[in-house]
Amino acid sequence: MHSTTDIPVPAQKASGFLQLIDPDGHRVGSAEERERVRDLDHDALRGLLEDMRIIRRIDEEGTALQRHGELGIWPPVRGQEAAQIASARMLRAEDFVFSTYREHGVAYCRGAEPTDLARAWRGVTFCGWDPNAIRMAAGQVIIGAHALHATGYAMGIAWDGDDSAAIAYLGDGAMSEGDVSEAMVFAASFRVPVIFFVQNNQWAISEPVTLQSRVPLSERGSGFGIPAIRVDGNDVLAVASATRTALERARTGGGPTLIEAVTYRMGPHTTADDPTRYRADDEVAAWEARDPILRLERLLDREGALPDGFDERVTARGDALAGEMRAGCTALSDPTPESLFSHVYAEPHADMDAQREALVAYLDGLEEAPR
Ligand SMILES: Cc1ncc(C[n+]2csc(CCOP(=O)(O)OP(=O)(O)O)c2C)c(N)n1
Ligand SMILES: [Mg+2]
Repeated sequence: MHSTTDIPVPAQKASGFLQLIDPDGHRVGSAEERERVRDLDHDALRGLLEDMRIIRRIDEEGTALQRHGELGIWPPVRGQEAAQIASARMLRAEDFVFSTYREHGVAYCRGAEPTDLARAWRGVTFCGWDPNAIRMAAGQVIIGAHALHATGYAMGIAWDGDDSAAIAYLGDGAMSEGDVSEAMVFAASFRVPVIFFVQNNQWAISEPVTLQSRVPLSERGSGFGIPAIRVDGNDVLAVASATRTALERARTGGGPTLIEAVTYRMGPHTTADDPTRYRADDEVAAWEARDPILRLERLLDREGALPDGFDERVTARGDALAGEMRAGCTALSDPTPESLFSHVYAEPHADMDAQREALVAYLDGLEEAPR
């Protein structure tokens, strides 16, 4: 019998993806590929850069708040800003997002306020925002489950004859889940307007993607009959282009698309994780050189499109929003214990009422009630 170390694990191809900005900030790619995103001019690129820098600052604040005991846990997004911002900015307000726990950048683009991003991690609510208002469901912690929700929602869109789309943000690890496989079968069979946007950040906690897939994840699409695009996830233009292609297909009855955005989780899995126990410093350093924010800054700088004062203005705005998040978070009040029973069913329920009353009676009997 082999031990796992005897089995060679092939490295996934690093290249073989759509790239329009290389890590040094040079424009690359064919004329045809560049044409798709020609309207994303310097102004638009500065907007994407500002979004990415804001979300990096908010992400740092999330970690700081957890370290200060104000949040129970925080899943950092550092390194994945281009994948999230450039895809989310291509969506229309009426599209619907189904995400994991790490999509702070997507939630920000949908209109979540800084404090909204902290609420659930403080444990005071199940979802930090109103899902119907910003058209983004609560972050899903059950890996891959929301691929089914997105597909079901997109089946509804198809039946309504609407031209909106659903997008499921998944991780590389989620691609090993049965739920995702089942979702892809339904999505392909019914040609529904859903995008499976996989952020391949190379790790599922301590499990490398090379152990979960012998081929690039995008290659799985063809087995389901789903067209796939493998894209440099640290390149805003490439991500925008791929997302546009997928949205166009969705809106015109062409069915689902799988996007594999190749990126990297630069921080720990969550604030409860120590990645130095399972990954090498030189791997992290290699990805730091491909940082999505530096890459776009290099491009704009090279093209003379980073005006004086931009850096200071964005830093100040990021600090202000982080301050808003900190103040908003620490001012949140704790829910009462009995409110737990209010959210189990949409309608009142006799069993829940009975359980609520029992808890209230128990708490009232305590010398020091925690309410
Ligand atoms: C069904 C299920 N199995 C296991 C877990 C525990 N778990 C939480 S995060 C995670 C890794 C997910 O990795 P990936 O899909 O690559 O997303 P990432 O965290 O890298 O963004 C696992 C296994 C879970 N939450 N749900
Ligand atoms: Mg991952």
